[in-house]
Amino acid sequence: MGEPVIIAAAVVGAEVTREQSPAVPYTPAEIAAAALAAGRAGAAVVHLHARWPDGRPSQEAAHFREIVDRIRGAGSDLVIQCSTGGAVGMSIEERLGALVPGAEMGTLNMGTMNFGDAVFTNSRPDIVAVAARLREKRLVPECEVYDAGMLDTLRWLLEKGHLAQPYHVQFVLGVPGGMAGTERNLRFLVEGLPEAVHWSVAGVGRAELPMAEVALRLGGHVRVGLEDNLFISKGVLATGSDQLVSAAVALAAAAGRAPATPAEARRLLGINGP
Ligand code: KMH
Ligand code: ZN
Repeated sequence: MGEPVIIAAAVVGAEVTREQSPAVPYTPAEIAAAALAAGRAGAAVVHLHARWPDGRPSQEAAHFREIVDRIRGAGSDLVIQCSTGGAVGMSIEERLGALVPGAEMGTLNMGTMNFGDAVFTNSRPDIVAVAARLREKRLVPECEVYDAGMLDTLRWLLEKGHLAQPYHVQFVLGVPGGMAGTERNLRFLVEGLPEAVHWSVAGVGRAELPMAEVALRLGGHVRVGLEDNLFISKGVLATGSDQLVSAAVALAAAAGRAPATPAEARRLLGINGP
């Protein structure tokens, strides 16, 4: 068996809607239930966003607190990662509302980019501010890399002391405006990492499971879930993020890798909690 694979479940995100799939969770109770189901299916980490009851993206601390409390209240030891990316158009301060007690990781988005027809703004001062807040709260950063130049920003953050181990890198591939989800792109990005660090890939849309398969082969980790992809196969909606996690577990078995438990994920990622 190779190194255990950390499977992260991104159960809701900010963009997908219930009109697109009835499986998209909105309320804190629904989001926590989706996270718990993903954990039972083999996820070790949950990547959290929140929504208002009508489905609009929310970075309200109260929403995140309720989700975290429900996950822990159910006795789950899933690694909890809160999104500081939020949704396009939100201010950095609003986005930081997600970093509630109980979070163990927070995302650190590595640059400004087109995000579909919108612009996802992460200026260098923004990135430094988010990195500082993560450090203050003793959260392990997950650097979200959508394009090759963002690795240079990552290197710059390390050189200037804004970022240090432990941190994790998530290659988010397939966003319209970022790099496509292809094996060639992923290999190029992994080769460009400034130092030895755990990395994972989140393939967007139809790239999700194919990118997971490549990452498993290359020794990386995997993110799946409805935030990134609504379909379990061509034209067939997934019943939930847990079904996508089960598909990733099957790919891992075929690659000779076992899903990491949350405790193993904490050891690999340098997290002391929960
Ligand atoms: N919703 C995207 C604009 C993150 O979670 O940190 C940003 C995002 C990244 O989802
Ligand atoms: Zn996200």
